[in-house]
Amino acid sequence: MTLLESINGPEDLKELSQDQLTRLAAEIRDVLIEWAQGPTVAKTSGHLGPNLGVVELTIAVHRVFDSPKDKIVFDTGHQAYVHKLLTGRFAQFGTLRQRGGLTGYPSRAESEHDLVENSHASTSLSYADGLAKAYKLRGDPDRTVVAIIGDGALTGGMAWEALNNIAAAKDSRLVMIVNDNGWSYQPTIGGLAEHLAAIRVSQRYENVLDYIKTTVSRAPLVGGQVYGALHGIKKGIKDVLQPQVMFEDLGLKYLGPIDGHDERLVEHALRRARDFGGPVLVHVITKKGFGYPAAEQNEVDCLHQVPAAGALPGSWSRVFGDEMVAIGARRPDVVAITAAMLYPTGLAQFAAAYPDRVYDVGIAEQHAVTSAAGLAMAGLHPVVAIYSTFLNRAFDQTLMDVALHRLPVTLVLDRAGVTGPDGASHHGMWDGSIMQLVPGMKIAAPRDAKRVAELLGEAVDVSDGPTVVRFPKGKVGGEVEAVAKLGGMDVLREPAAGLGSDVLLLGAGPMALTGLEVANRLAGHGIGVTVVDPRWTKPVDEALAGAARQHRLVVTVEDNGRVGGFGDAVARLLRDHDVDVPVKVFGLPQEFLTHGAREEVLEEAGLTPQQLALRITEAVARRSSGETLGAPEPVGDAPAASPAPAQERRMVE
Ligand SMILES: Cc1ncc(C[n+]2csc(CCOP(=O)(O)OP(=O)(O)O)c2C)c(N)n1
Repeated sequence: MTLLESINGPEDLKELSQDQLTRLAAEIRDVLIEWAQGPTVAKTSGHLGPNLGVVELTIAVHRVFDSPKDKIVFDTGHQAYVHKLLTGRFAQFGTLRQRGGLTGYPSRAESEHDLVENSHASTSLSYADGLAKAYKLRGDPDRTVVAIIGDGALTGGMAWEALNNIAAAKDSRLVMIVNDNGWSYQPTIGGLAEHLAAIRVSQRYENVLDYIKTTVSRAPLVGGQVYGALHGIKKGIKDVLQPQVMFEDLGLKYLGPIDGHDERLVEHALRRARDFGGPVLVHVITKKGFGYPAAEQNEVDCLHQVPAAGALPGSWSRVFGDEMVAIGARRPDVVAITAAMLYPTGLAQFAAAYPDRVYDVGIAEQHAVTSAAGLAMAGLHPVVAIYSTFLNRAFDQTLMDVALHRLPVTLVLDRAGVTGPDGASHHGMWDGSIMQLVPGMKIAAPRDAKRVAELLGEAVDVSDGPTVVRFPKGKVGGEVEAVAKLGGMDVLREPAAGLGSDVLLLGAGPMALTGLEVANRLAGHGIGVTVVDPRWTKPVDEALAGAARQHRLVVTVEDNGRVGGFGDAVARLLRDHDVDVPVKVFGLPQEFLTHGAREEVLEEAGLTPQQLALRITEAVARRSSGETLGAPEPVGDAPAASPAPAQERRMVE
């Protein structure tokens, strides 16, 4: 039996000797590496580098603090695998990120040791601030709140708003651990990153370096590289700064920097921080991917994610990235912005071709959008490339800073719709609705690679207001040409010969291709379908009103929440034109959808061609038999026949 197998919870860690802790750390790394090399990871993906970097840190946290009485908040939560292994989930680790298995982030349903599920970065200090204040007010002074935040997450504005408040809450029992590995996805950028780098060359850091030099560098294979990497940062900076100046100027107690791979040192610092009784910031230096040469030496992102999160050939991200390079050549005014995700969003080639025209702003989506507004005001056309789910952060910036000023900013939303194994916080199922609210916004949804080029080109040609181009995660499907035009929309299929114009099916983005499969199935049942790709889902093309009148039923299909999206916009347009043809809106149920492969989640939402064909056939049959089509059937919600498992239901309540 391994040591790790004998750990059922944090209590089991507390009696271990230093030697045993070293062995435990090695076992945890073995488990992580084995998982990363195993067969499931190709399907589920997952976070390797960040977890390898926090092994000793997580052990120390669980030895010093008393979870669940003390509250541990992982910022972002992608680095919580070690925490899962130490809190009774070792046996299930093989199910990580699979449907019905462990989630890739903390999960309240999984463990009493998990508190925050939201994997959007830079929130931990605010949660911690609130928790600590509440425990004080409720007369519960024995609890300590611990926030673990990376230097990447520390580039987000919310973290600084929280620090400002925490500094003033002098008696909050709050320990903030900055896990500083110098990396976000890519090397962390900005003034803060430079300051942290400067801290690494300070006198106290010399001690850490000495320690690493004499101990870590003796470790086989990796040690010398760790020392080299850290020392390399040192060499470039001439001035030796006081390490704690920035944080102490804010009024925060500062401890560090500490070698985060020396469990004993981390533990010592955390005990001091805990016993202080007020807010303390503990600065821990770690190496992303520590202990696994393939990760440590990975120049792109230290294997932040496995398999690599970069824009793979044939993916939507890659198609977008290639097109950006082409647009960059013909349009010198086009610039690109990424929020710490240059590679995953496909902007790497653009950055290589036009290094002066790309801005990595850190994990700062709000700033990214308003900064884009500034760029647009000064005559450029910015393309902000972010994951759909993270645009939620920047709604007000899009509405007031960009749209109100009618600024030509293009938001390119990757991972729009169901994303898959990252679960509820990552599904990009909100943008199609919240962007519908923005006056003057135009939303494009390409169905295939050729349409990415077309629509992105049209979007950057819009000079009097904002545009969105949204596409999903994964591989682009085959190309489908239009058979006719309807206003600005593409007709992909007319009803088969001999069939009537029964259904007008509008499929947004790749759902237009799903619509073609649905139409084939319905033709087999004698139902004639016109399939239309709207191309732009906002504004809805007025030509739809006339086309709807020619059919008995209008159906919309979108990879977005059902509420307030494209389908609702179509229904409103038809009402406004006094068209009384019924509209069926198919989309994702307006719930927090759990994790699983994209196909599995779409199936549970009732959005496969087979499921759609069945439900449309039923609707047409009811119409033919004289029933109203608006009967309260749970259209678009999870089909009654396959309710979500009880645990998932609980998660969304
Ligand atoms: C608001 C938001 N934007 C982007 C991301 C995507 N993201 C996940 S982890 C990560 C990098 C985090 O870096 P850091 O906090 O330093 O942790 P590390 O992985 O280096 O341990 C990013 C950009 C996110 N989770 N949330």
